[in-house]
Amino acid sequence: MTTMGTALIYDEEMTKYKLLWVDPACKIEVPERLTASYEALVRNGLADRCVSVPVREATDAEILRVHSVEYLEAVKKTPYMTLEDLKEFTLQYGDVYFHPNIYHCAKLAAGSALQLVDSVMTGKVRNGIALVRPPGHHSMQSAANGFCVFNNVAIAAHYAKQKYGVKRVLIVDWDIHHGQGVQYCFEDDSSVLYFSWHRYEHQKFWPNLRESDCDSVGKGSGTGFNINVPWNKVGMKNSDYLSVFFHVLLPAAYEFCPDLVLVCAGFDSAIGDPEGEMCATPDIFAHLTHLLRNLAGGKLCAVLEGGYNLTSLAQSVCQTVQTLLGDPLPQLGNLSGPCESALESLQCVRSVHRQYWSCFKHAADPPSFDISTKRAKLAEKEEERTEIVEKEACVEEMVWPEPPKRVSPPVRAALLLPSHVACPERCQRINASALDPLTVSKVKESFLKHGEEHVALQTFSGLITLLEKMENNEICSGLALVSDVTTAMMFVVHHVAAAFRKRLLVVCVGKGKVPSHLTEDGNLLVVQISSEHTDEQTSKYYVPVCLKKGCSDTAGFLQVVFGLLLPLAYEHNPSLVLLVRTAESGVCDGMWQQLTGMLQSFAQGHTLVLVQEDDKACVIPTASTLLGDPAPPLEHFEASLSEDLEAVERLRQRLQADWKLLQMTAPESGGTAEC
Ligand code: X5A
Ligand code: ZN
Repeated sequence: MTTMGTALIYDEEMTKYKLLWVDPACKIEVPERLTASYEALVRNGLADRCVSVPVREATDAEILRVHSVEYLEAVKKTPYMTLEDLKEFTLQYGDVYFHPNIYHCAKLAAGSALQLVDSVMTGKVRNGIALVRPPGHHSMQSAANGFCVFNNVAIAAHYAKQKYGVKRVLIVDWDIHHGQGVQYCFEDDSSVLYFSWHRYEHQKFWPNLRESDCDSVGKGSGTGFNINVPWNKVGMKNSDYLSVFFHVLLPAAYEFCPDLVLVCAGFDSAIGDPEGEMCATPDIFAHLTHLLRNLAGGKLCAVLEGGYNLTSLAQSVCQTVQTLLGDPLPQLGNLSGPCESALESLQCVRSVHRQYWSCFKHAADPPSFDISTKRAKLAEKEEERTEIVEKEACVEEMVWPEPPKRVSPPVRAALLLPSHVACPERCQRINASALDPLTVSKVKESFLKHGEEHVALQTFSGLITLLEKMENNEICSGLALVSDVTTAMMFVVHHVAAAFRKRLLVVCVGKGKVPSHLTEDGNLLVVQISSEHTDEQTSKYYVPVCLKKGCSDTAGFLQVVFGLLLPLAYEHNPSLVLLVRTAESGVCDGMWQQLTGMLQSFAQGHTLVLVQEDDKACVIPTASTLLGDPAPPLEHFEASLSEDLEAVERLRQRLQADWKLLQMTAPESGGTAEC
């Protein structure tokens, strides 16, 4: 069994420093950021479900992995400074303040990140979060910056490499500011992949650095291992964030294959934040966290960075923690597709990185207009405009609904198995109940081949039980081992259409007939991944994907999952997912578990998995994933076949007019993008 548990690191001591003078740039960084986050976790019963891990101070040696002796020695003196000295000391750095107790807190903040790494790397917990102040990602070798004193996450990455021999660390920085401190720290290091998205506005937003743009890709042997996604407009939404995950971060992250994931978890990228001015809702962090959950075997450490709207911050922290704990995800409604400015950024990033990552090898050229001309043009144009926009944004108080409570059904995974197959632990075995005569006659008429009536009727009744229990939220997901997977799939699709009229997503892995003819009312979306070539399709709701080497081609499969399946599924927003694995699908257990895990993003975790009886070896790994265990990391894999990539790309091209989340290039206009 995989190790369970989520670590929570918090200590009141880190609330015990604050701004002691007037500085408009720093007044938002308040102790309540921490208390509001922690109290929300307590209020929602989440703190109690976590493993509480104590803080400690980072040692000098640990801090010196990232910072210079001169800087450390200077900061060491701050507890003894007078107010005047502190002000003066502060002046040499940008947008930061010192306080007599901040050095102590900064040591605890860095130490918290290290405690978290220890807890995860020793297997004490599966993942965790550290709620810390001061934040870290802006601080540099010899400088405090942007409320940050020591670079907590950078120190943690070094520590993980040194103490645990971790070979590759992925740092995901979803804070709305560019963590330039982290970038500088690992710029020439290919063992740390740093990904950051950040408000940029063509360099008009703090910290106004040229090197925050997407053409800063790293240096020397670290070239390609720094991925910047600049947001050139405010108001980015859930769709924009998801698009960047699907089309940039996830493909690169899986290709990188990290042993550990560190998250610079700043929540100033959420709606209501005065710094970010973005519009992504707090429940997006449930999804961002979930999408990272199957990397590195689930070893994920989130360390708080920014987040200045206390309501938004607290909600976002709760969403993150609840996902770390493995609760079913909230459904994200009405995803509109990325805005034009986000598409421009996507296109730029992908084209810049196509020479470094095979997943981007076929990325489009950069946008045709001259980006530097655009930068200059915008410089004048925006001058007048931002003033108006900014005033409006300040005056108008942002409101958004509180994310609904996420309830976990009493049973996580229910299994319908032939009597000779044992039920794995932690799962519930479902016994088929008797069917009413009307259903029996209907079933006989439409689905039964002569001679197998008894077995099949039992299976169908078991499937109905599973569906009903999911509908009533008594169980989260189900797995059925059946003698004829195609018939069972047809049966479920018909039954769901007739009885529940839900939006259904069918994902079929492997060859075989699928319910492609039933997709007309828009409730059913069918994606099939196999090595079987199908004729060119025109339906928006039937997506057959052909991979030459079939489902055993890991790189091709991932390309399909991130480039097609996840975007389609998010936009379709199903209320039930039916995952089908046909006989001889060729998919390896690892990839299958990744897929099963990722599909739990949808329908509040209501997934029904159908597997052919001869495939019973996959019951245990599938059940484990349905129970919320992270999938094991994928083995190193070869780049996909060019012709497969091209086929997937053609499919994406065909579908992107109907499914906006498939888009990854800006329309050829050259005009100024509007959100
Ligand atoms: C950690 C963080 C923001 C600094 C903003 C300064 N820092 N204008 O979010
Ligand atoms: Zn920030």
